[in-house]
Amino acid sequence: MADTMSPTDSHADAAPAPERSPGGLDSHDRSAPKHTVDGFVSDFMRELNYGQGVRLARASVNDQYLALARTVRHHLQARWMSTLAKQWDMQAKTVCYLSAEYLLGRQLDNSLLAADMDDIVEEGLGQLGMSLSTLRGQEIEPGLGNGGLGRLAACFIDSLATMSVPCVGYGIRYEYGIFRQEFVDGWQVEQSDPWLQLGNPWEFPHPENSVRVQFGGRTEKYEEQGCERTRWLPDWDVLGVPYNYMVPGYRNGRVNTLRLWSARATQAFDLAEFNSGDYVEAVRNQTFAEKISMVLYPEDSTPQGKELRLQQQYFFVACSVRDFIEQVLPADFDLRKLPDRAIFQLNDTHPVIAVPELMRVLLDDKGFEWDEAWDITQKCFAYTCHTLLPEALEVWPVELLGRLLPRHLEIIYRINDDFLAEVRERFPNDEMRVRRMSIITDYPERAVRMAYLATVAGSKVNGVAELHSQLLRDKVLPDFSDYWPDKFTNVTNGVTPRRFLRLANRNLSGLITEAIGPGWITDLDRLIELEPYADDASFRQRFREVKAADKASLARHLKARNNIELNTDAMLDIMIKRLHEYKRQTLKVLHIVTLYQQICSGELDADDVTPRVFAFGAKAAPGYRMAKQIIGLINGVGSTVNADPRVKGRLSVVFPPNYNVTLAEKLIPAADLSEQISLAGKEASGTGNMKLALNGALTIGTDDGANIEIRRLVGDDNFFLFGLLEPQVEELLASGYHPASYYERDPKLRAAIDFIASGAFSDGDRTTFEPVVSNLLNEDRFLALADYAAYIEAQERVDAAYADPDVWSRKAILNVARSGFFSSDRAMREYVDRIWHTPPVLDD
Ligand code: NBG
Repeated sequence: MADTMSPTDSHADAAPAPERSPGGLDSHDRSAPKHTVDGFVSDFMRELNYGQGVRLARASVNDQYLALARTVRHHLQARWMSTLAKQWDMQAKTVCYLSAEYLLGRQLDNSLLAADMDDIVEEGLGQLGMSLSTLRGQEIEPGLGNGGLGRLAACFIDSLATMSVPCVGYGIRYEYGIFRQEFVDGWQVEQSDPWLQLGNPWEFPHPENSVRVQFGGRTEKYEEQGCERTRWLPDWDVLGVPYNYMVPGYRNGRVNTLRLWSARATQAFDLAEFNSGDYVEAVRNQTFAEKISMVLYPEDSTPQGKELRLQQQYFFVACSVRDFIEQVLPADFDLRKLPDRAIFQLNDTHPVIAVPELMRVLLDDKGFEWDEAWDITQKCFAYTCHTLLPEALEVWPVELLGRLLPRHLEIIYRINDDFLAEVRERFPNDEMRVRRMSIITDYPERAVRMAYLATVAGSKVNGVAELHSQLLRDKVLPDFSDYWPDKFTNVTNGVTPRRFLRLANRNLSGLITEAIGPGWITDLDRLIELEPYADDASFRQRFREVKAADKASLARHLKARNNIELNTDAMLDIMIKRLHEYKRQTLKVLHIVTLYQQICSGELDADDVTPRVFAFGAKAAPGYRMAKQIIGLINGVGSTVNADPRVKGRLSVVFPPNYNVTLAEKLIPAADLSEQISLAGKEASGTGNMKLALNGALTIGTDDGANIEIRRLVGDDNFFLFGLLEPQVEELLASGYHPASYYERDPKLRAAIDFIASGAFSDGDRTTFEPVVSNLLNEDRFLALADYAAYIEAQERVDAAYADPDVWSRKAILNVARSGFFSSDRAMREYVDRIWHTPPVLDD
């Protein structure tokens, strides 16, 4: 029998406490939440009894979590409505952040922080005999992204809300997020991620504002008042249902919106088919439509040339452009002024189809002439590129685009024709250049280069770290940066200090705030005030105590989560990021195997080795075979090393499965050493590197991505640099790279590789990791062997520094103090000032 609420629950009708101003709620509303413990308890009980429909005595943890989440969200809703009202009144220019991914992480803690409710909730739940930490654990994080790109989007919208800059984040509400990773015999197995199954208290669906999105069919010309116009005659459509999420600023009374689209069939099912008994046929439409927002493509840094992927991309940008024009702007808005009201930021190439979509809306729906429409469009877009790997730049076959979006293909052709005519005018008799710059390529098949389209249409193009932006100009888009030097700019990535320091590392936050006050939470440059404390022995001692406490807490977490034992007395050496060959997890493995092999062979005395725990977190794309092999290898090395009494207490490997934001928040605070060892020139920026430095881990890293800026800021002495520089990489590749020659010349390297090849980590089976070994010896695209010797030498420098806790913690404190630059608030300020021109909307 279902258990229903009982009027006898003591708190359900507790006396109302004095209330805080309900802010943006309509004035007659008397149910604004109360900001006191009693007020919280009565609100919570009301949610439990009347929202969930259960009595306290019978409430499951999920009931309690949902009631808590709804209680907390009430505290933000008034701010949300007043923010929207204010933005509406001001008709403020708004950032429309278009991103196929948002890796949000859990919402409860961030909402509690923004609403300043931690203490009240902790105490109130305590009175009811519940624990906040248990309820926290009930939240399933929305895994609507793969890695850095999606997490960056989440950091950016957090910062914009905190800075009171109007922003709507637009994306897809994937029914199933990034897969849940399990290990079976050390190999990755993917399970689906039904994150919505137990209910999602953080979203607000608005089916009444659904947008119809059309696909397929053909176009036709017609005459209107003597002008030739085009009409698109699509042959199928779906509905996009918006789900709104609050994006609270940090205690500034602002809440922006994240609007994620879910696909529904325009006609749910065919009643006649259903009545005739053909149930499968009856729901065919529905299934067909809903698959569009069914799953996130679990690819990171590589494009997925799949029709469904293009459907997803068009689906969400078409909904978003229409939503902004029809819902956010007033009905009589003059679209010639659109650039004063909106900037659509293209987060990588995934949303670039928004460019021809805005053109289509202006031309076909709103009756603009081409030149005027193009002028508006060009001012409304800006493009961020997040990669350098040429194979990762999206290209859509003309055949596919023409079939799915025939009108858009026509528009792209016209944009290209006009653009190439301009190029010819500026560079007469340079057909090679024209061909190089064409948005349409003919090789290996006729296709649209989305990065080129974004560059032609965008008012600005930016890379995500200095080196990346430079290589983007010089190597990826050199003709375009010649053509439009002012279009190109850099904005180095950043991370939100709220989630990744204040919330993830309460111990360190407390220590910092005690030393310099809480101003750093919204002005991270103030961390520099910690610098003098690096020379204060008692502060260093406390800093070490904080690290030890964070490690102990990680150890408890890993024990409960995966039954993993963590040696908290060892250096915690961490490599957490997607599994990709260019990131070179194999180089890390070679280091571990080298140490282990040297101990086994007697070359090294175990007692002389710095005790280390090597921790990994990484998902491999399901179709990326080599990446999955490498996961198998890490786990193989882990189970052998962890079981060997000769290295007990000295070397161990932990690889908790299913690395996600929630786990990152546990691992990062506890880390001593941050592994950022990509091949120079390949990692666009990295953001994990920033989070780790900010939490007092020292970096061992190559001269790549944002590592370069981290090293410049924290100082050479506080960063372990190694490896080839980007120009050296180019040189080596140009002169012919032979990995086997490194193997032959370097006995340590040879011994490590031979050890793997011998089957030492695969129960004696030499074939298991043969693909990794032969890839390293014969191909090694990312030059792991070329950097191996320098890496081992740098690790020895790490050991030497770690040997003296005072030396190490001084460096670690300086890393924290000098990492203020890596706040996403700073990154957002740069976008606002140089690209978006969207001032904050402040109170009068
Ligand atoms: C990733 C890069 C990272 C970078 C993030 C965020 C893609 C395509 N790119 O180096 O690999 O930190 O983007 O900019 O996911």
